[in-house]
Amino acid sequence: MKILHTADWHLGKKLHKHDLSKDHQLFLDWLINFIQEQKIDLLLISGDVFDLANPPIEARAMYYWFLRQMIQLKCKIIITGGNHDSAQMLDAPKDILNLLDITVVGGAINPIENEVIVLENLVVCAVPYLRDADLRQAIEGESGASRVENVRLGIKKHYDTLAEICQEKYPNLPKIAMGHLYAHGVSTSESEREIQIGNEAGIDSDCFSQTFDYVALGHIHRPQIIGGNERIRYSGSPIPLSFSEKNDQKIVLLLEVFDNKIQEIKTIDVPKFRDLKRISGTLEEVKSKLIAHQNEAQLQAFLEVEVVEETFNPLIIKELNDLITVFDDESATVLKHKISFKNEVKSSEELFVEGQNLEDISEKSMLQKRLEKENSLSDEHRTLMMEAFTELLQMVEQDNEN
Ligand SMILES: [Mn+2]
Repeated sequence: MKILHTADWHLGKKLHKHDLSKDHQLFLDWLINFIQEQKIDLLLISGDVFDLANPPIEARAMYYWFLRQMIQLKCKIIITGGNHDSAQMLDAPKDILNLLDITVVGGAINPIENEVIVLENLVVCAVPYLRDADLRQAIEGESGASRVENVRLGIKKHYDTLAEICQEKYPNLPKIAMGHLYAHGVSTSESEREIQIGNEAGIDSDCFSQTFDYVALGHIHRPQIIGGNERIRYSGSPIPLSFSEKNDQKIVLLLEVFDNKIQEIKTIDVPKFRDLKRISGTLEEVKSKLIAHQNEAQLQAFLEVEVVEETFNPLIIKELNDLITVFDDESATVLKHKISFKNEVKSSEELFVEGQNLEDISEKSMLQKRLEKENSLSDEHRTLMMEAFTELLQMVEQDNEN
């Protein structure tokens, strides 16, 4: 049996207002081809199928178009919800999709046994992103621990319960768990939204019982192994979702199961459909680099331009703006640009690294920087304010998701 693990498609995603639907379409074409050629039996999508809880019509159409292709190839699919997905939106067509051998678990299921999906020679625990309410239910009556600790315990308990059920009912079948969560020590990019109390309730690899032969994770957009454990992995997103991922090799993971064991885990490179590049220097340097730029990928390259000049000069700003306006052809377009002058007086924006985009800075690090400037505050006060802020932020995010 051949299984593919992928996650974080973020259909409908825009990068600085530029649509990524062509990137998604090329990835899906490639994936369909790969599944057909390799005769893949099962496809796992571990959350964040869509970028938004209420995705645009085009993104939904692309999703259903893809599922339609899968039915033809007789590849079973298991889809779980991520923190970007609306659980209800994903779940809405689940009954009809189920008839087509497509299992959807948008949100946590009660009773939990229903997250256990039994195939001919494999068991999959389809765990979606666990929201606050799901976790509170799991650890009801256990007080005394901090909120962060409760979330972590809730997640562990969820997986432990599933492991027990699987072990008891299907002791001889290989077992895979899916998940959409934040694990400690991972390398993040700029395109993941913080989850589970602003990432504070990150889990460790020991969260997953040895009962699971493989853990197929989503949420982190760079592919990686957790805690040095080959069997616990993030597949990462199949296309770059931010400039910070411009040099990452995107992948899907291929698992081969026979003799009731996962025999091999292979990394399959996803082709690069679009170049993301950062071009920096003085205005003159940037100008010549833009002229010399060669597109190496199929789609129009997306560029980020950063000009650094010695002395403040409004004419240079105008010249840069003019340059950006005219520089837009089939081979490349500038998605964002920025200019700074070395002799300018430092302002609050200089608190952050040059080239950092405001929307890439998390709310928490923004407040953190602000509090650092506040000399009259005690450490205790700062911690309290940070905690209160984190709670408020989570309430707002939870509201946005619902
Ligand atoms: Mn994601």
